[in-house]
Amino acid sequence: MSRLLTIRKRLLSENLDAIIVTNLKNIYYLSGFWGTAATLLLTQKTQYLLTDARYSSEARDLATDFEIIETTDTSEQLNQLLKKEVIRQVGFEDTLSFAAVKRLQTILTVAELKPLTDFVELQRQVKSESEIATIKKACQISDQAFQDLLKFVEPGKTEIEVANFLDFKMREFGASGTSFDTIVASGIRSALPHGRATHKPIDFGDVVTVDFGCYYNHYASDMTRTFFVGDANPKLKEMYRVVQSAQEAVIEKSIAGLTYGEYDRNARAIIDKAGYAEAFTHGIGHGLGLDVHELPYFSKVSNSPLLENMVITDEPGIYLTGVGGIRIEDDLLITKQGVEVLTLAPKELIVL
Ligand SMILES: [Mn+2]
Repeated sequence: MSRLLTIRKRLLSENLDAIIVTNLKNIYYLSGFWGTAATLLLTQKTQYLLTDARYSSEARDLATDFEIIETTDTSEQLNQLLKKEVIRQVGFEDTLSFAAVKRLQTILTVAELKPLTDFVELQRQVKSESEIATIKKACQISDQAFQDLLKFVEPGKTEIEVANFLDFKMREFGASGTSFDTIVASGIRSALPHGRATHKPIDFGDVVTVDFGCYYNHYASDMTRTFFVGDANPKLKEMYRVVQSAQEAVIEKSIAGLTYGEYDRNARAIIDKAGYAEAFTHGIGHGLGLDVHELPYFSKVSNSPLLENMVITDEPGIYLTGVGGIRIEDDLLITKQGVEVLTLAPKELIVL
C-alpha cells in the first residue's frame, strides 16, 4: 500500500522508528478501518490496529493489511508492542488529548514520545483517483439537492425548513449525512458569514445564502449559493456580480504551481477594486476530503504551490452589516491544465 510506504519514508527522514496514529480519519486513510475507537501503530516493518471488542471483527474485514489486536488497555498494549519491536523514538499526533498523552508518558517504559503536527494530514492534501471520484459524487449530491431547493423555497418558509429540506434531499440522493450544520441566512442575517438557520421566515425581497454539504462514502462536499426571493435590492445585486466575477477569476486563473497567496489574491483584487476590501472578511478557501475543512489552508502571503489533485474550495464573499451578504462557493480539483469544477449547480444571479 503506497500510503503506508510514503508514511514510512517520512518517518525515516524524521528519525522516528514508529508512529502512533489516533485521529480516526487518519486511521481510515491508512488502514481502511472506519469506527469510533481505534489506535494504529506503524513501524518500519509491522503495522498494528488496536481496537476493542465492538470493532475487532469489522477491523479484520476492513483493515486487511494490519494485525488486529483486541484490547481493553490501549496504552499498556502499545507499551508491550513498542518493547517487542524495540522502538526508541515514536511519533504521536499532537491532537491527542492532554490526558491521553500523560497516560502514555506514564506507561511507556522504553520508547520516547515525539509530538507530530499534521503528519498524516499533509499527505491527505493530494487526492487519489478514487478519492476524487468519491468527492465528485458528494458534490453531485449537493448539486441535485440545490436544484430541488429552488423549487421549494418561497416566502413564508423558515430558514430551518430550508435547511431541513437540503439535509433530507442530500440523504435521499445517497449521502450518509451532512458534512456540517447547514447554514441558511436570509435578509440582513446573510451578512453573518456563518449564520445558523433560525425560525425566521424568508420574506419577499430577501437575499438567501445557503452553505451546505454532505458526506458520501466518508468524503465531504461543501458549497454555497446565494439567491434572491422576489425583487432584489440593487446594492445586493451589484455585490452579487462582484463576488461572482471574483469567484470565476479564481477558476480561470488557478493551475497546479500557483501559490496560495496568488490563489487568494485573484479573488481579493477584484473585490478590493470594487470597493469592498473591508467586507471580504475571511480566507478564500480550504482543502476538502475526509474532513470538510482540511489542509491546505490559504494565507494571503504564503508561497506554497497548489499541487495537482488537491481538492480545494473557492469561496469569496462580501458582507455588509444591516444590508446583507453574498457568498458563492465551489469545490475545485487542481490539475496541470487548470481546474475542474466539481460543484456544478447554477451560479448566475437567480431571482425566485
Ligand atoms: Mn467552505
